[in-house]
Amino acid sequence: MMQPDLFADERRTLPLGPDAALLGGFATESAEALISHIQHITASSPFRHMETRSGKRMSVAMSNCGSLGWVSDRSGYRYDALDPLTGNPWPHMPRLFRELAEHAARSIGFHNFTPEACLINQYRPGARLSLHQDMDEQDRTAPIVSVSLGLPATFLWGGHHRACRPKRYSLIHGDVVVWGGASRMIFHGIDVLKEGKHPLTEDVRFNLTFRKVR
Ligand code: MD6
Ligand code: FE
Repeated sequence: MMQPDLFADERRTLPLGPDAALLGGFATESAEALISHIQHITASSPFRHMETRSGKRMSVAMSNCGSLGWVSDRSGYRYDALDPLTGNPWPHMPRLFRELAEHAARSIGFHNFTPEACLINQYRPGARLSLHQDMDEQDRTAPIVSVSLGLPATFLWGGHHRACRPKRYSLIHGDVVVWGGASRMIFHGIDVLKEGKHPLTEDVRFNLTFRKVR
């Protein structure tokens, strides 16, 4: 009863900087439902390895749901209402996704956040996302909410210049990161994913990244 909770540390909110925090375990209870939505969404808009402007195949496979999806090809990065692979609109964003993202944003003070886009990333061992800034959104007052599921990853949290050496944070199944405001343009990335087996996703890490675009 009065014993300290040995796992409390993992579930705590960890500030990353101004207007940015890692919410440990924020999505753990929704995780199985989130994963089954991911499977349903990607049955109609499948995961695919997009190309960068320079023609490199990304190691992370991606899909989207919501009224807009993030896409990359030889013409660059953009948001598009249609999935270029199917020609159809992206699948509807499940209410659970939207409410989870809004709730997480609210918990660090972003009260008017409603996501239009949810990028779904699929990492397998060896996949990585090099340091980048999220700058394809017109509305930079809105925060970004990011949910980690499945295999753990190392999150790289840099500064406002690419050359800043990033801090490293472990993101495990159920963790949520929210950032906006003064931290909105921080360089960040995901280090090479290690081999592993997760009981719900086997050799996969999923990441949901929610954004308001316009
Ligand atoms: C990932 N996330 O966690 C990649 N970007 O797989 C991102 O690039 C990201 O987590 C903006 C805000 C939150 C993020
Ligand atoms: Fe990003």
